[in-house]
Amino acid sequence: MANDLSTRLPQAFSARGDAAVQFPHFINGFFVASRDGRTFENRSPVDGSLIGKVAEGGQPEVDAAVAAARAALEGPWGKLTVVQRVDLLYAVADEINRRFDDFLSAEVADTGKPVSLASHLDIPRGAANFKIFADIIRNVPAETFEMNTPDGGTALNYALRVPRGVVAVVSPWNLPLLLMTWKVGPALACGNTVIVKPSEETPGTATLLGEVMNKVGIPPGVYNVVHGFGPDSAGEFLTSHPGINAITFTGETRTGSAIMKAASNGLRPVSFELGGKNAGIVFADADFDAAVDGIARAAFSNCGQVCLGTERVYVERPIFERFVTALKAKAEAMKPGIPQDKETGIGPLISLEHRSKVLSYYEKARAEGATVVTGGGVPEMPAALSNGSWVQPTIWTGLPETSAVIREEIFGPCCHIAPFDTEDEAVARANDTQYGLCTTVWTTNLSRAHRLAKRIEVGLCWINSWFLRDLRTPFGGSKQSGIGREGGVHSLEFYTDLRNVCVKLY
Ligand code: NAD
Ligand code: 6OD
Repeated sequence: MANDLSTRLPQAFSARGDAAVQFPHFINGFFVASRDGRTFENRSPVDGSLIGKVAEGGQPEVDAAVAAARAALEGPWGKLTVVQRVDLLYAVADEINRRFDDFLSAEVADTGKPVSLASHLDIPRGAANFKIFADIIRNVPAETFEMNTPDGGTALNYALRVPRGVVAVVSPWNLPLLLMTWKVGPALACGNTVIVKPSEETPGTATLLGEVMNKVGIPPGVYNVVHGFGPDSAGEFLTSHPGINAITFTGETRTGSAIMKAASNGLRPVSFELGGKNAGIVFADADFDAAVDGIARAAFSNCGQVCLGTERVYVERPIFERFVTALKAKAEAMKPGIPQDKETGIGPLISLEHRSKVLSYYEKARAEGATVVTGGGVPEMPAALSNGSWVQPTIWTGLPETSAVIREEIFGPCCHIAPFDTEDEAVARANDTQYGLCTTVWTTNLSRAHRLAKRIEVGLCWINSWFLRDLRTPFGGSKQSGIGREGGVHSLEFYTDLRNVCVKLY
């Protein structure tokens, strides 16, 4: 598969003629290589081919980005009115849409996900994430209280929302543009400046967004990107930098712990969207076909690399066998293939390293005596794709609830299905986890649906649906799946400081 680099190179950077780095940092409005010239490779998950070299950021690049972001706060960005800021964010969204195909090819090259998925989910949400928060910040009312004063007069209190300052955005690789802009959109809407550390696996769309920022006139230093790794690299240098005022992170729970330690130095606020081991629950009274469709999407979409995915499915006993057979048929109908092929139902995992992790769980399941209903290994692919990170969608039954396969997040296209007999049992099993991100419940019994929504310990509960959400609603995880909520006005709680102003009137 050819990766068309010409559509991926940031124009401003390629104009500088530095062909050694295809994914430069974006600092203070410029595309730049690392000071020491260090790079790392970005390889296609589809066939292992080299997409390009990525600048590897260190302390000097993080220092430069923080200085630029801080200067921008004091400069033109900090002086804009809310309406001016909102207009710029609309322009960003429009420009992403105008360059839809460039973003699509960059995202698809980095992740290997089917074009059909990225064109319906990742890229549209990249633009929508700017529009929605532009709307919210324009419409959010200020809290006001008139009070009586001890001298018999009156005072007016009102709350001002002020930006936190420089916000670090550390993102994962599974939905790169979507998850990064989900943080950058509200951060900028609230008047902050940002430094993004995209995943080392997916540097493309964050870099391309730099071009968009320049094109629409976002002042230099407002949006910065520093590439690199986590520990002892750009990620750690950024999150421990004293010039960072707040940290928003999406990724693994273990990484969240490391970042929280870094944030404790200087008591910087954090917002975390972390891992999950989400349960799907299907009752015998559910719309059977809709439930099978919904669970298939929750288990296998994006090759199972969705934090909201379902790796534990509990099905009420009377429909258990029928459900397993129907889900098996769905899994086996998902044809692996190149992203551009309309027939492709499933792409590769993000990397060979991640595939090793997923396959280690496939091995564990077998060793623990699971029944492998379907999959369990690597699909046969044409020779040209044999270096890609392909894996079969997999379904197991028969494992005990204590199995690592049922307790740990795998982040692959797989699920274990177990029967249950009572509502209480389903709830207890769903809650028996250190995670609490989401659940998807399938039933036509309305009372039961509302009961479960109250009893299952998660941040998001889907009833007869999955991954369906109005962006004005709170999003986030309970237990070890996250800290805080973003979405709608809830994002403002994280990206602004509230300052009360009390004015003695008379
Ligand atoms: P990850 O935690 O390995 O990496 C995420 C980002 O953190 C990357 O940019 C990485 O370079 C950086 N990083 C790693 N160590 C760091 C450190 N010590 N200091 C600073 N930065 C560091 O996660 P991933 O493998 O990229 O993504 C998959 C994980 O993300 C899964 O666990 C998934 O559940 C989770 N996720 C959660 C949500 C959610 O909304 N809850 C959404 C998407 C992904
Ligand atoms: O839709 C979103 O806003 C969001 N944060 C989705 C997270 C998906 C996890 O992989």
